[in-house]
Amino acid sequence: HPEYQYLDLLSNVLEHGDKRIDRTGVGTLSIFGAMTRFNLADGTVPILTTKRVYWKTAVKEMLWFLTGETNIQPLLKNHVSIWTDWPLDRYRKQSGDPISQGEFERRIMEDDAFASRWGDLGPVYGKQWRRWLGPDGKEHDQIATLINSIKSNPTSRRLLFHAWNVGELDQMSLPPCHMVYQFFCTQDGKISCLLFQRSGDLLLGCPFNWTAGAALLFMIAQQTGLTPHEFIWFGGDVHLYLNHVEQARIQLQREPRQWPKLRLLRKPESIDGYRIEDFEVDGYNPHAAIKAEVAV
Ligand code: UFP
Repeated sequence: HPEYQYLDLLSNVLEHGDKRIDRTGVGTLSIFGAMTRFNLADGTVPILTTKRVYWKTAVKEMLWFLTGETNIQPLLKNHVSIWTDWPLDRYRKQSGDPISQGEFERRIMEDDAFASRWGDLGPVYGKQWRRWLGPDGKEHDQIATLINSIKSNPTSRRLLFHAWNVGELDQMSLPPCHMVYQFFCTQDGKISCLLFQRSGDLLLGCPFNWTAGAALLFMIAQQTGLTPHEFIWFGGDVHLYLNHVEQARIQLQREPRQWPKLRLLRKPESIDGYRIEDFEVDGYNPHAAIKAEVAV
């Protein structure tokens, strides 16, 4: 079962990870350099079954990236809170107001001026993917360029987009983790995606990044008339937070179940036309969710 690639990685990190204090102060067990390779034939998607993965949240986040948006307001309006911690932390520190997360999120959603002042994450993924600012002031839409290049020159070795914009890193709430996505097309019409991720929270981040990456490949394949083939992932610093060790042990005792299938119910005019309702996941019957704290 392909999910053993994840479980083996998890047990490898547990057993051999280098124990250190990381940026967040939580501490991790870290290994350096890991790879997983998932076959997406017949719509199979790498959504883990040894715990419930909230795949809709991952797809909604991916759709938000694709809009080029960097403010959390539209995410919150779609009931996605995964990016709230960073703006909330900044607001509490700068204003001295010990606001609750719920109240902060409510204000971001209801008050546009407050949202534009406090809800922006800086030039994170969406900005770099859709509006990378060149030295001449021209904006580069890497996603549109990628799709055109796949159609016009499918054997190109330059089919990629990148989020690590060195000159803007210091303005980002979090520098990109899933940094560069490269694509490869075969002569018989199949397309694969390879993702390099410099830093991966193995318990909470990676399962999400795989789900979102696969969803992205399905969209790009549909837009270019190709069939999704493999999703290949490279991790740099792959780590387990020390407060996730118990959760990892629980998960390692579970048997993977059959992976679900993803279907796009509609073909939008362009990559910009997808909505969460277009994604259908069939046959997802995971083990129970496992709760864990995100390190900020
Ligand atoms: N992280 C992920 N995937 C993501 C994302 C963050 O695993 O998509 F945005 C984790 C990795 C790391 C932390 O634990 O968030 C980022 O911290 P740092 O920038 O210090 O690597």
